[in-house]
Amino acid sequence: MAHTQVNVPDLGGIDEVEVIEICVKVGDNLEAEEALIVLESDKATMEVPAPFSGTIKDILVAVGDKVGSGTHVANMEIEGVVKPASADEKVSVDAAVTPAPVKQEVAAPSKSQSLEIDVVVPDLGGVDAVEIIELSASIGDELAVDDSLMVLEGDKATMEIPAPQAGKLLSFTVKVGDKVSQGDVIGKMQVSQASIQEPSESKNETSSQESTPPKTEQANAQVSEPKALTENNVEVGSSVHAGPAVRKLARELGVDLAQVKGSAPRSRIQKQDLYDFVKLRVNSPAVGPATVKGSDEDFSRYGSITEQPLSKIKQVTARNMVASWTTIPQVTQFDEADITELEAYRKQSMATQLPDGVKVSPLAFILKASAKALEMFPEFNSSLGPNADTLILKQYYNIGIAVDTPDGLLVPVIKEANKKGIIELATNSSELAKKARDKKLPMDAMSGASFTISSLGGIGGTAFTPIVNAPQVAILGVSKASYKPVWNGKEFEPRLMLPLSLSYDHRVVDGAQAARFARYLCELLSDVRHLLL
Ligand code: CAO
Repeated sequence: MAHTQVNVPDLGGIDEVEVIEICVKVGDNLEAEEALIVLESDKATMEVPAPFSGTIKDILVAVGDKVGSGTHVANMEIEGVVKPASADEKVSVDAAVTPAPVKQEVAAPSKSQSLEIDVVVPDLGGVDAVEIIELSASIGDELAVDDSLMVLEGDKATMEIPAPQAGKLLSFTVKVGDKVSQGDVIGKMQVSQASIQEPSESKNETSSQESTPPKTEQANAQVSEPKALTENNVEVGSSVHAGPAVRKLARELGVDLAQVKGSAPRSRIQKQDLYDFVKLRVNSPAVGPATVKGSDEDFSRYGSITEQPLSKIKQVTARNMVASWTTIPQVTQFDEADITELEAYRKQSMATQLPDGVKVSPLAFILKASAKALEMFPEFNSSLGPNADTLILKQYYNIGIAVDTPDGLLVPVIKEANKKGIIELATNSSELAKKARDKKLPMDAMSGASFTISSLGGIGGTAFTPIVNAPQVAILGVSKASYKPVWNGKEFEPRLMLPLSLSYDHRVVDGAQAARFARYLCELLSDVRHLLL
């Protein structure tokens, strides 16, 4: 049995950092490299890992304490014999990735007095082969000094490599997924000779770089320390607090840490917070976190009141509606379809040739027409990509139908509506509506819609403005058909007109496209032969 002392490693010139998390308790058995404590400066988050497998005997620091290089933070008892690092049998552990400055090699000045410099990886605190997880600048970008060039992630820390000088990024010599070590050339920048920053004496230059022969004329360009980042390049310390392991997990789960609420002191995000966040998202089809605020007013001052809880469905719907309404610029296009002939056909079919128990409402025809219109106008069957700079066009035509249930609105999905005939669509929609009202809808029956229909035609009304069911980009509202006098060129004729209200995401769909889509729907519905083919 041997006792070891765990000390904070060399912090690369940073005097003091704060202990923001103690990951273990006395008596814990740890594997070598498991995190003991987490430190955070305004530039980086670092884990101090266990130097060996063993048991924690004492923890000598608390959250909020300030520590520096060499601070004694814990004692461990380890199995077997350990060769002591010093005469007093104490083992000092260099654990964290240590940010350190670096020197740049600079090529000859051009005629315009600009220099081409190689950007090299700074001292990574003894860690080699660290993976590039993100290139944060593009070739041709004009960068300010310290603007992020790329993000590296090792087992223990996530680091940003900043631009060493203000200038233009000429090239990267590496790509995402490559592993780099101190001194590797990662790209080239063009900088103005006048703007080259001289290195400050307080920062150490590594001996390996000092021995590198200059290409032509050498300028020592100081790179500032690597900075720890979140997924979305939010600097740690500014808004998101999380250790490298949590950041790695967040990336694997595709979670934006800026949206996660941390439960540890100083809102630090822990793994459990991530799991809770994901669980909540999976269980609620919300498009984003939306705060639903009610009223603080005391209405009992004006008369008697009762207060009742809102169903879970209504609460989820409220969040989704707020998110959609506040994030999507939406417009509604109105039109009317002449369904006189369609209704005559529907009634005739209903009386004669339908399988037992099948009732065909206008909705089945509207579903069929919508699937055809979506095939004709692909933008309506799309979603914006994560950064709203791409459009994801779907080759499946799954149509959600809004169903009014005693507990609130549910939206089951008719899968592959484009491949189904009128009778199958009618059967599917009435079965799904029944299951929704009987609370028997499985979760997967409500996912994967690429377009939604909300039909209030059985109730009444002349028009309404449905809210786009994000991340879809359009929703069709259907109101009650009624007879109207329509001019046929010679006289007014009574025609059965079906009001349609098409709401759409104006970031994706233009007004003219919406008008064409709605017109096309009306044409399909006005001649039932289009829908039976
Ligand atoms: N115009 C005139 N009559 C219509 C019609 C229309 N647009 N749509 C339906 N009808 C008739 C039907 O033919 C039926 O008449 P009969 O009983 O004489 O046959 C009657 O109205 C009732 O229809 P329905 O509502 O039971 O059936 P449906 O297939 O039209 O609709 C469903 C099914 C599930 C969409 C509907 O029941 C429902 O829940 N609608 C509410 C949706 C909602 O709440 N939307 C608001 C969401 S917020 O945007």
